[in-house]
Amino acid sequence: MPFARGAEDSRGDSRPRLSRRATLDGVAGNQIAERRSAGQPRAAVPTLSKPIRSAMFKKILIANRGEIALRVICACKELGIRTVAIYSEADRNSLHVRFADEAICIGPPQLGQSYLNIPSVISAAEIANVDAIHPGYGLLAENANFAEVAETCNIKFIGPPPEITRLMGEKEKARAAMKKAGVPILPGSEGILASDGEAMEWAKQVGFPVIIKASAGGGGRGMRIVRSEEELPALFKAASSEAAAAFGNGDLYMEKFVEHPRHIEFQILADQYGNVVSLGERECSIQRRHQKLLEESPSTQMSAELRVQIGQVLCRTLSEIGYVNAGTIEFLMDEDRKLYFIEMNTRIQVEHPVTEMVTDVDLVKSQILLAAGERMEDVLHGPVLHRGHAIECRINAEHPEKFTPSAGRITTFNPPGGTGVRIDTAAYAEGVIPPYYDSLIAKLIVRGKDRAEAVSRMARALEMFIIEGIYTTIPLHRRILADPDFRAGKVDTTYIERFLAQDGKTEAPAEGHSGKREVAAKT
Ligand code: MV4
Repeated sequence: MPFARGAEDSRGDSRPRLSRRATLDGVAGNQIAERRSAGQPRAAVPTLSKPIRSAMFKKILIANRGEIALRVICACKELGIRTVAIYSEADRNSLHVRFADEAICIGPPQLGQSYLNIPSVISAAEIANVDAIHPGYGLLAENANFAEVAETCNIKFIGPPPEITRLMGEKEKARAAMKKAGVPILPGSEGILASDGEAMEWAKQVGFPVIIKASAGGGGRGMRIVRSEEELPALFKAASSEAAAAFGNGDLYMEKFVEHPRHIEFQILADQYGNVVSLGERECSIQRRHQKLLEESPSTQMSAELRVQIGQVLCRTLSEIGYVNAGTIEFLMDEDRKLYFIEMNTRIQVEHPVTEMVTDVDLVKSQILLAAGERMEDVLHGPVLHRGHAIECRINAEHPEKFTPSAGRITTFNPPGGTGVRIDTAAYAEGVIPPYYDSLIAKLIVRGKDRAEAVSRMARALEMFIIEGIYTTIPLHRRILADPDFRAGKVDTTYIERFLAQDGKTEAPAEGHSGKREVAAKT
């Protein structure tokens, strides 16, 4: 086990923990900033005294694994911050363990006993004596209780305050908050639907088709499209019991159903002093079973005027709400190119690199600086500019037809390089993909001067990306990149269904690197 290090060598700092906590040093030459305790009262805009410079973190624990854990380690290294990896027994030989300054094994492979076990993660943070925790995405990233426990232990959670995570986790409340602030939403119900009778009243007012959604929902669970009065009672009941079973909360709300919507989301950053900036949009319409496959920025459907208009209303709204750190606001775009808020995500997202590629802003570094109390003007140096076009392909370890996870040992790993190509991954040749976790193993991101250059660059990068030993979505992406509709920017959330229905009936591109060859390489 060449990369394994246990808890025994994790105490790089021999000073007693409590005394260190009590004397958290300021950055040399700056005033010592008092660390605010859990609850994080919003700092008053400092007008009377000089703004207090933040006490930059000395050590951060990364409560995640895989490519995002490595991504956070990269940001910390560039900021001169020590890193602590946590890992399960299945991840002993992972690159996040190798590249972190310290690593602590927190339990067996099962998520509930390792990365999702709050007491284990907090214990590791206490033992390693970290100043802050970066949760990455997924896992505990949007768990308000985890953020609260961390801050009770005087460890900064790198993300928004728990109350905001909780608000945005209740989709119906998030919708009401956005409506109140003037963000456009779809016509729909007000408050939680008390009964199928109340749902019927709203549906008649809004007009069919409508969609019933779970307030605690996400990922499409507890969602039902209702096209007529007759089918409403049964679908209401089904959505409610599905939501209750999945989330322990059967609360439902309703919206007008948008046919063939695009999924477009805005990236924002917010400091602790009410300053919020928009970094523009990502087009994420290419999804299969609510899992994004490919994202790009900018959206071909977004005008500069609409980008500015939505950006402004979001910045004002999130400042009012008291949002802090990075966040993503999801919209549906209808066939008239109108945008409607649907949900807000209070974490860094998988697809954040496409925004980084077109704005040159390091979003993960920004998250860390903002969490440490830096002001926006010191995090971003000047206005956010958008240049060129970026595309990301998510490379998942999964079977090409069944879409089931494909675990095992990678035998060949040849990532492409060259101008405008970025790969975020924790995979390597001879590395093992364990069966317990998310199937995302690499993100291939390209930028180009315009969409056409980004598309041709992505096509050649996919051609040169060889992974053998496990099945991946690389062959699927090669075919999407060759699809005339994709090339023309004709994508919406129903694109992938149409694509898969006609896929295979046409010739696979790039002789020698077709799906078949890599399927054969599996054996
Ligand atoms: C919708 C919709 C149409 N109309 N809401 C799916 C997951 C959840 N985040 C929101 N979803 C949708 N909400 C209204 N009023 C269609 C979808 C939807 C979808 C949205 C984004 C990306 C892919 C999707 C696939 C199917 C349905």
